Amino acid sequence: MNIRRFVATDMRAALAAIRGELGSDAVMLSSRKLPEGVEVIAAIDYDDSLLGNAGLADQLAGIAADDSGASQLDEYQRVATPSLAIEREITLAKIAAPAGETNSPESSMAHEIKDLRRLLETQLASLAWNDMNRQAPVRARLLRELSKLGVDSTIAMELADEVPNDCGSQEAMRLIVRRFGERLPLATWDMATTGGIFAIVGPTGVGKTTSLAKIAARFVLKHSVDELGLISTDTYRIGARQQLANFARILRSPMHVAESAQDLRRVLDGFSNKKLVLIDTAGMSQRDVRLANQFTTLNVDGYDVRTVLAVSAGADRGCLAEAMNVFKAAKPEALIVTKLDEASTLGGVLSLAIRNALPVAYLSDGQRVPEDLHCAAPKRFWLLHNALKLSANAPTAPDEHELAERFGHMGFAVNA
Ligand SMILES: Nc1nc2c(ncn2[C@@H]2O[C@H](COP(=O)(O)OP(=O)(O)OP(=O)(O)O)[C@@H](O)[C@H]2O)c(=O)[nH]1
Ligand SMILES: [Mg+2]
Repeated sequence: MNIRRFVATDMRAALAAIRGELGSDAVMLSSRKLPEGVEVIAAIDYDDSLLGNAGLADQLAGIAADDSGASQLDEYQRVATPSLAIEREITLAKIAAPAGETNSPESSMAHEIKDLRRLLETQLASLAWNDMNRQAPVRARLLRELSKLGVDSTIAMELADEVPNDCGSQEAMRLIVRRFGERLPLATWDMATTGGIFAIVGPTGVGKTTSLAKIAARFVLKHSVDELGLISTDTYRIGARQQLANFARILRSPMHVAESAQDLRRVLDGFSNKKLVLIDTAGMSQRDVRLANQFTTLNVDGYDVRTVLAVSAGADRGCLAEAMNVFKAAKPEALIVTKLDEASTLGGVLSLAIRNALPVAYLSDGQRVPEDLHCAAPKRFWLLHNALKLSANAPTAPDEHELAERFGHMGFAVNA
């Protein structure tokens, strides 16, 4: 662990110095006001496991070993947070304790230290956020508005960084919404026109089968149904296969079930005369280990099976990030954003598309087949308009504490 003391004129300058010297993984351990500004103790490679060995004590002893180190240690002890002082006591006590002696009071103290550290971090985040409110009120307001829209913190910060500090708040908001829209990737193709082999993957119940049925119906409106083939790889639930079979019957399209990559190859061989083949996959929890099997099934030599990921606009940011993390193994090349009619914010799902450079191909805003599916390409303005409308009507907005948690840790720079 490398502990450093930073003195700067204000918290912003201290954060910048910490980031510059220790990098963004640095942890702030304490801060206090000094006549000349603010003092922050920060550490890198902070490792809780140090409590279980002599690491910290060695470091402290090492510092104390030479003369300059001794004064550093004095200084450290003078300025260190109570948590670090306690941590040092524990570490030293542990070394002194005979082998095999239980350390339950220590571990409960370790928990307290962790809580204390969390508390300090929260307070520092609060300080930094208040600092931003004072020094860059327009930027703070933009971050507040972007949070209400549901925009991811990193993207919100990047967007806010693009706005000059002397920009008026209304103009800044216009600028930022326009930039957000420009950054949103939208697919310009429609599989119902181009054809191809597409598998729709995604978490349970997001509307994969319904979206597939909508795309199939759009295709049939433009082409002959003889050019359409439907496949289900959902071998886990009879009801799911039945759902697709019902759509296939209504459209009078052939539908097959494939259990493995070999099976899928056989079915695709049989569908070689089809312009569009749509593959419905099983709805599984993103934590289900069988998902990997399903992705393997879609890997068929000699066939370009393209995947699109369906996600619900109503899912919270954590769920969306987890879904992306799991389903990226299926190498999706676009998104279908479903349940727009049920979402309370749109910023989360739009941030997902931006962050992963994954173009949105379709938007689904209802259960009707095929009326409630739209190509996303001409809907950029519509999406932004709806995102703003939802945010304006949102019953709650992130409170100051939440905003400090989201942005206080990130530091900020005032633009010229
Ligand atoms: N409100 C709304 N409901 C939708 C939308 N898309 C699908 N649904 C409904 O969501 C429910 C689940 O849809 P499915 O298409 O079965 O979802 P799925 O992802 O295939 O589900 P699993 O295969 O079980 O994972 C159904 O009741 C659909 O009618 C939409 O855009 N808006
Ligand atoms: Mg389904």
